[in-house]
Amino acid sequence: MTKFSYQNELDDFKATAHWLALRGWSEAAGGNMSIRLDAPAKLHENDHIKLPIDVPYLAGKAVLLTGSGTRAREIGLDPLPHIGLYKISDDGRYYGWIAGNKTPSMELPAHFAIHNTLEQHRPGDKAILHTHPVSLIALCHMPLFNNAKAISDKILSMQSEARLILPEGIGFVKHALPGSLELGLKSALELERHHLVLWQYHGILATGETLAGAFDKLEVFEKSARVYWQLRAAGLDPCGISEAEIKHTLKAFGRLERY
Ligand code: 2HA
Ligand code: ZN
Repeated sequence: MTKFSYQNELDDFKATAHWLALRGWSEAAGGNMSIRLDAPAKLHENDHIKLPIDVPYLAGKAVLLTGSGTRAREIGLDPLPHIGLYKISDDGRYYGWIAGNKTPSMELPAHFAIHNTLEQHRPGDKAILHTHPVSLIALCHMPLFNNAKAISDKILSMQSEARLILPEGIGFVKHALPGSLELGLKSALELERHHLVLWQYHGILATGETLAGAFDKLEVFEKSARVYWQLRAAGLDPCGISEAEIKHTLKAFGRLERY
């Protein structure tokens, strides 16, 4: 296996995978992660694989992506065998494997489509994290939570700082085939504005400057969802913090325009 050395990124994969496993969010080989890199290396002609969509904002860049079938609990011990390095061609139409794990996650189209959008709209967000938290998947089975606004308004009103961390709320994509380009493109659209997108009945995808940063946002949303479920389990249907209070908090911290 050709080796590569991106020590900071490998440490980020390792620590994040460790916590994904501990939380029980990435069961078996569930979930995947990637980090976008500026890559000077040329892509070898033979390595060109046609991408299902053009990714012009990724032209000449590289992506570290977890491999298919890799487990968070193993990545958390030793990330290197589980992560592949891929390069995007200078015209943004092809990619090729460079080093490390050779069989990418089935969500490669989603990761590439989303990195393309992030590079355009929020270039500081270099990391993408996808995982399957129980409390968030369970929300999708409540008929009232079939859209982004209903979920954002209710769940982010469970704790006074949640909306402050996620003023725009969260994005939502209706059930789509795992690994499909459709899922990737719809998510990319939602992530122009949001840092989190809930995949109905499947899980969540978070972006951040690092994987740890993406995990932070996810942790905030997941905690709010757990508050909601704990109250529901006690037989209560919480009305949450009022919209006026939420707006007051956002205004006090200069984030109201992002609401
Ligand atoms: O198995 O989570 O969405 C990895 C996944 C695909
Ligand atoms: Zn998944």
